[in-house]
Amino acid sequence: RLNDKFGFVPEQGNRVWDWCEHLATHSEPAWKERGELTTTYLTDAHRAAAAEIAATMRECGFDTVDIDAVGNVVGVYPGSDPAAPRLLTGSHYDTVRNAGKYDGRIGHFIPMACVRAMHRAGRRLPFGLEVVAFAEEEGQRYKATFLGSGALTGAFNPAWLDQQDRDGISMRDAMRHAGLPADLPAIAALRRDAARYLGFVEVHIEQGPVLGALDLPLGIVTSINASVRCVGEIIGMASHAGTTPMNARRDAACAAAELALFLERRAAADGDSVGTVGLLEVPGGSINVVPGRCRFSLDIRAPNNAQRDAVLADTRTELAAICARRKLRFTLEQTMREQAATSDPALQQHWERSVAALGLPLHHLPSGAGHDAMMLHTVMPQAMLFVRGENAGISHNPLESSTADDLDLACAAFQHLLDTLAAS
Ligand code: HGY
Ligand code: MN
Ligand code: MN
Ligand code: MN
Repeated sequence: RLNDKFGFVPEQGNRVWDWCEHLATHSEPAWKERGELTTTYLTDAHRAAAAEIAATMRECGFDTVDIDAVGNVVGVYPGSDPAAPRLLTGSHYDTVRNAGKYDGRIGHFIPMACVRAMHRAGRRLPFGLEVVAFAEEEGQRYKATFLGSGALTGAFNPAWLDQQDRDGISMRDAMRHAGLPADLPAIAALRRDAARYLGFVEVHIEQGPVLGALDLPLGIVTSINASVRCVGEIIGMASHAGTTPMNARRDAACAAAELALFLERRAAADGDSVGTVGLLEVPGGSINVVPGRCRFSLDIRAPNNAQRDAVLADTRTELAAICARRKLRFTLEQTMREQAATSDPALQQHWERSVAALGLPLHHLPSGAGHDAMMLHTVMPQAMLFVRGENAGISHNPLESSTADDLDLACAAFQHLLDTLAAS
């Protein structure tokens, strides 16, 4: 098999695919009850997942395994030269609600499988390998996207500690409940000195249809799209659905609906921008009440920062025009903004060599999805490898799927990258 050639031999029944299955079904109570995978930050499922990943890291032979002050699971496999800079790798283990089993998780399981193979062979790289399962990337429970990787790059926002979730639980209390210190000095101490690292590599499912359509198991990521997220509220006047004439209404939901359709048209007009109103809710709404308030979210992405900003600016202008026309008010708060992240050419070339060595054609593609690599990009060189998704690459959905063989190929590619870095 191809993998034998690269010193990576998958362990039948204990492959990366098996680990993804086990993590979802073993540490997620909701999975047993409803077949739903929801591992949001510091919930019991999330803490069970962290313990499961830490236990698996120990079984793989990492010399140190820790759960850090924000819940990242960090495994270190030192090299033969303790002074040599380390290679940093990993991805997130939190998920969106009712998620798939592979988003994020293959990004720490694949390097872990390579460490297991090297440890069994008694092999050490010249440099250390630091594998991080990041605790929070999706920003589901709190508006704290990329919290796990951000803690390593000095991007942790102290205001996040006071944020409350839908049940009024602050992040600080959630941390304490999870046995974390919940204090800023401990979090600040997680910041990595980029000079001590060769860079960051991340393997992730594509979460799109491109590789599947080309029948390619692996793809080289050229850059990660720029993105911005906002949450807002439109305020009108609740009134009787039966007696309020249509020309006398201040209907907040109709205004939000107009905004959503505008964003759909405006993003589509660029061809390669995307715009999504993922949250749209009438708080305390009733069937027989004209909505007086409507909360909404905006998720806007584009290949470059200027294009992202243009879509946001036009959408904000349209929101103001809709509300002026309808005599409504609105609030709009930006909750996340990430610059486009171009892959480091040298690290990207290592991925290209790995994929070519497996006898596979090279296909380069941008990432429409955001990744932890965007945070590491702010302090060190980074490059990503995509793995094909089944079902046209659907993701953030239980239909998300990758095959065991594709994940094994990604392990072989990762091992090859380690070997070529070691030889360089
Ligand atoms: O939304 C994203 O791009 C990623 O899944 N956090
Ligand atoms: Mn177990
Ligand atoms: Mn995701
Ligand atoms: Mn992800």
